[in-house]
Formats: sequence, C-alpha cells, structure tokens
Amino acid sequence: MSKFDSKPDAIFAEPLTQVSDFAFDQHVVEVFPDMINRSVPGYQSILQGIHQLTRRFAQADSTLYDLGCSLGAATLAMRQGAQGLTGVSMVAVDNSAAMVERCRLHLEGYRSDIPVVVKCEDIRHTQIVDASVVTMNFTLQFVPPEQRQAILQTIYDGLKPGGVLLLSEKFKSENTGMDEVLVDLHHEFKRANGYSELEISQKRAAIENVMRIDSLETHKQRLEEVGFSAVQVWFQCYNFAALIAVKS
Ligand code: GEK
Repeated sequence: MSKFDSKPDAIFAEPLTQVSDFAFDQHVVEVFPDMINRSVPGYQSILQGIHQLTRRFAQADSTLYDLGCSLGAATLAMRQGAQGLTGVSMVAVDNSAAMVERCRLHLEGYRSDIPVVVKCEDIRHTQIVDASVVTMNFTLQFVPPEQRQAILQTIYDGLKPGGVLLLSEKFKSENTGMDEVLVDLHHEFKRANGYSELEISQKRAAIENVMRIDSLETHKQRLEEVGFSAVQVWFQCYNFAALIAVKS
C-alpha cells in the first residue's frame, strides 16, 4: 500500500485571525497523505482492509467505484484487490479539481490491467452501474446529512446482487460521556503525531461546518432503510469506523 510522497502538514500551524471553512484545495493536496495519516487513526489498516474486502467481493464483469477518491489511495487498494478478475473497470470520483489532477498523476505511476477513469464530479451526481464494490472512505461525512440517504439509495440500486458498499466515517457516540472519551483519545492521537493544540483547535473550527458526523446507529439504520441486508462494522479505532454493507 503506498503512502505517497507528501510535504508535512503545517496548514494550521500559525495562528489565524479568522479560520475559514476547510476546502480540499491545492494547499491540502500538497500535504494530504501526511495529513490523513496523522489525523485518521487506522487509515493504513483500513486501506489494507479495503484491499482484502475487494479481493473477496469484487466480481468479474463489474465496475468498482471509489467515491471521494482524493489522491487515489483506496482506488489503488481496490485495484490491487481485483487483480486477475476479467472484465473489471474502475471509476474514481472527487469534486476537487486539484485532487483529481494529482490523483491521475499518482495512478499513472502504477501498472495494472484494470482501467480507471478519474472523474471530477460531485458524488451526488455520480451514476452507479453494474457495481460489485463501491467505496466511500471518509467521504459521506462531507455531504449534507439530508442528502446522504439519496446517495446510498443510488449506490444500492447500482450494485449487483452480492455487491458491497465499503463505508468509512468519523462518527459520534450517542452517549455524551463516551463521545468525550473518544474525542479526547483522537486528540491524543493527533498530539502524539506532532500536531500542536493550536493546530488541533484551528482544524476543528475549519472542519466544523463542512463535516457533520452521524452516529453509527444512524449509519446502520440508513443503510438498512435503502435495502442493504447485512451491515457490519469491520474496523474501529476511537471515533473512526469502517462498515461493510451487503446487497443480497
Ligand atoms: C482516501 N477516500 O484517501 N463529491 C465528490 N467528492 C467529494 C465530495 C462530493 N460531494 N465531498 C467531499 N469530497 C480518500 C480520502 S477525503 C477524507 C477522502 C478526509 C471529497 C474531497 O474533495 C476529498 O478529496 C474527499 O472527498 C474526502 O481513501 O480528508 O477526511
């Protein structure tokens, strides 16, 4: 699994007079691999799991989707997992032009028989057709909550029988006391990875309006409401979890 080359993330290192909403722009692209590895507990383990689960659930003559692909780390994990299957193609989608441009460059650096189309598109408009594996690795949390169900329905409808959605999200605990514990553990993780108190608090302020997180119960209920028959958390570290949802 590649960690890609990255400059160190120091985006929130200096005090800002006003913290603007977080955007996946060129500055973020430059530091993204460092940022996500130091901020998301278990990120590399989740990529490894996406590789394994794709190996298990990808079907011949189907399409694999990576929605919110950023620089293509999950795209690569999926592509490796599907190696050897016939008739497979991939679609990777992100609505940040800067991410998409860099993602295309990254993917060119790896050889594979499986073609990948990288689209600059809002995942709310992405059509899902003949899919066997659809991944949203920390993307749904950036979609307005009231629009999440419609995306999941489109994914469910576009999956073949036996196909799966691999959904990773930061979540909140429905128990307020426990939520505080999980949030504290995550902040300790960030401190241990070299982020200062200032960086942690400014990033928190920047992301507050753009990333609205649900509880695991809400995620599971929504997945079941759109039709998924089996929903299982397969990874969790603090307030970060990865789920698999199967279409029977
Ligand atoms: C990884 N999956 O490395 N449509 C398309 N893309 C979107 C949308 C949208 N509506 N909203 C946000 N994005 C990756 C990591 S990062 C997670 C995913 C994070 C894109 C956004 O531009 C960004 O590239 C990505 O979703 C979220 O496995 O930074 O916490």
